[in-house]
Amino acid sequence: MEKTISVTTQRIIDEEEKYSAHNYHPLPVVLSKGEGVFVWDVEGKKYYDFLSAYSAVNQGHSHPKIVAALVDQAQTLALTSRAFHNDVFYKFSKYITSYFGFDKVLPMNTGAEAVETALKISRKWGYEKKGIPANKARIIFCQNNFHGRTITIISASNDPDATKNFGPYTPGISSIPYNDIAALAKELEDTNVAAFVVEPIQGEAGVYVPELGFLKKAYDLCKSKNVLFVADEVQTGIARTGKLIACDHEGVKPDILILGKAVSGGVYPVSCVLANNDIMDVIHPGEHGSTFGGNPIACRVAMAALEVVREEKLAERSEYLGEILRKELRAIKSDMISIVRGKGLLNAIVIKPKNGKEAWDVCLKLRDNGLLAKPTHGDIIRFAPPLVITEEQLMECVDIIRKSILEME
Ligand code: IF1
Repeated sequence: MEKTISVTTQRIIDEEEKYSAHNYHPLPVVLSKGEGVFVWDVEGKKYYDFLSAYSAVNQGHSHPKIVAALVDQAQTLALTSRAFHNDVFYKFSKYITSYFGFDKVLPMNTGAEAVETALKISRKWGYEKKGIPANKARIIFCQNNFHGRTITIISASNDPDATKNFGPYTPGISSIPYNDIAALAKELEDTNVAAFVVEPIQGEAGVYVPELGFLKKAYDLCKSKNVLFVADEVQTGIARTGKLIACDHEGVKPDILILGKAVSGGVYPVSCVLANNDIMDVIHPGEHGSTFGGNPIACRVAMAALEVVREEKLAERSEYLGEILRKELRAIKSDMISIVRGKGLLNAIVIKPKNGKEAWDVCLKLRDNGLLAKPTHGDIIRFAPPLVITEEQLMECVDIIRKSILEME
């Protein structure tokens, strides 16, 4: 029997409902503290966080090193805008370009802004370097993608929730089935294609891992047709899938790399686009930017967050612990778990409804048992804990998941 929620929790939920737009349907829990792999609700109950704010807190909640960088810079110089130089932005630019191996970075704030930035750079490169006729550039996406919530980005979506009544849509956009090289090859016969934009693993769709070799074949196809290979690693980047970026699993170096979320450790909105000079140099002063893009706090936070990834070997941990998690989840004897899939610590289980119970009910039971996760697309539950989780803690979470599933039977 699902535990009832307290008066305090309900009151907070009611006020949120009354005073804020209904653009989410959160799990009924009200959090007030986060530290490492744990979050606490307003009643003081402790939970394992198995969503990591959609892979933004890979370094764990409020990592002390990252928070210290935030506080120090906030007390020194928070925002100059890019109208003036400052003594932090150049350090960040040098650090992050060397860290990921690109000539230049263009900093933004949210993942969607970084995706939009990549689309603008791709189109401009298409006209000025590839010679695509004016306003004829096309960009290819994958079906069931998720790249953000702007009008142009949802113009590439086939999810009715993301697109219904938000038209008219941005032209010059089409999509192919994910993992379908033949479909991509057909699209790339059109010489007006400037770029192919892809999530190396489709997170929102339900953690779809393409067959090994898809990324490399897609990349080679793009290179053979002078098309930019653009990797959206907002969710799969920063060690989440067991490598620094998911493209590393296939040795693919994208022409444009899009980062967000955990590039700041979840402490501050930071995103960016990385590319080499032959691509990034199509952007000239006054052609793109953002008030907060690359601000001193964002730069300090991002450098600290990326240092933590190295110092705490988060990619290696993610790879090793992800194997254990999938093996343990597959060993749970329940026909409610139909599929377990993922890479590193980006995983999902597909729930087969039973006795009228479905993924949402499983998540409520997990909550009652001290673990927070949330369904996506109805029957899929994503399991993505902070990468700082220990093996012992992971096994405790597996016990909670097993107990919760078996209690549903
Ligand atoms: C929501 C989803 C995840 C992303 C990829 C760009 C962005 C995202 C691969 C945009 C953002 C977030 C958005 C958030 C929930 C979450 C999400 F469920 F929406 F799809 F993670 F899967 N590329 N994903 O995953 O970055 O602008 O949000 O910083 O909108 O509900 P953003």
